[in-house]
Amino acid sequence: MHALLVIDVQNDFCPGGALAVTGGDEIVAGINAQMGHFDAVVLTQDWHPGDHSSFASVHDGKEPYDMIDMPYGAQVLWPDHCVQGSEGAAFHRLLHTDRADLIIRKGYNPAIDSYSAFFENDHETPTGLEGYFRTRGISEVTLVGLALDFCVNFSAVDAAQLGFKAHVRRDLSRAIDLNGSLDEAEKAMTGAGVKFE
Ligand code: VGL
Ligand code: ZN
Repeated sequence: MHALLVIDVQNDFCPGGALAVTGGDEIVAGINAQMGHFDAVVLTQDWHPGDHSSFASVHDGKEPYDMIDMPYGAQVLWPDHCVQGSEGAAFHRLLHTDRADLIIRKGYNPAIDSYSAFFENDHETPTGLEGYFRTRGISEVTLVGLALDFCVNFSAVDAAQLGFKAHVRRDLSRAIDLNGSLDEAEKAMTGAGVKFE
C-alpha cells in the first residue's frame, strides 16, 4: 500500500502568506492530479497556538529568521504563521481536501516545533502517523508539498528511518532555501535513502 503525504499546502506558505514559499501555489493542481493514484491520501496542517515558541514575536529582541537554542536543538525563528483557526492556516482553496483519508495537525505544542509529520522536533514525541500507516498496511510513501527543505525534508527522512520506502516529488514541492537549507536538506534526504522523482 502506497500513501501520498501532502505536506502543509496552506495559505501562509503560498504567495501572499505570512511565510510564503516562492511558487507554493504552483504545485496544487499537480498534487490534486496525483491523489487518485494512491491507496491513501494524508494531508498535514501546520497548526500553531498564537504564542508558539517558534515565532520570533514571542522572543524579546529577536527577528524572523534568527536562530535560537531550544532544549531540543537549534531552532529557526519564523514570522507568526499557521495560527490555529486563522485563514493563513487553512489549506489552499484549490487543494482537494475532500479526497484526504486523514488530516494530521502538528506544531500545536507551544514549547516545541514540529516540522515532521511523524515526530516533533525532539525526534521523540510521535504525532501518531506512524501507527496510522502501519495499521493501514502502508509500506511506501510519496511526499509532496511545502516546504521541501523543512517539513517535507524532516518528514521524508523520518519516513525512511522508520522503514517506509520514501519518495519525494521535487516537481510537486517548493523550498524556502534559507542559508543553504535546501542543499543541507537534499543531503539529509539522500543520506537517509529517500528517492527523488
Ligand atoms: C514549515 C517552517 C515553519 C514547513 C512549517 O511547512 O516547512 N516551515 N513551519
Ligand atoms: Zn510552522
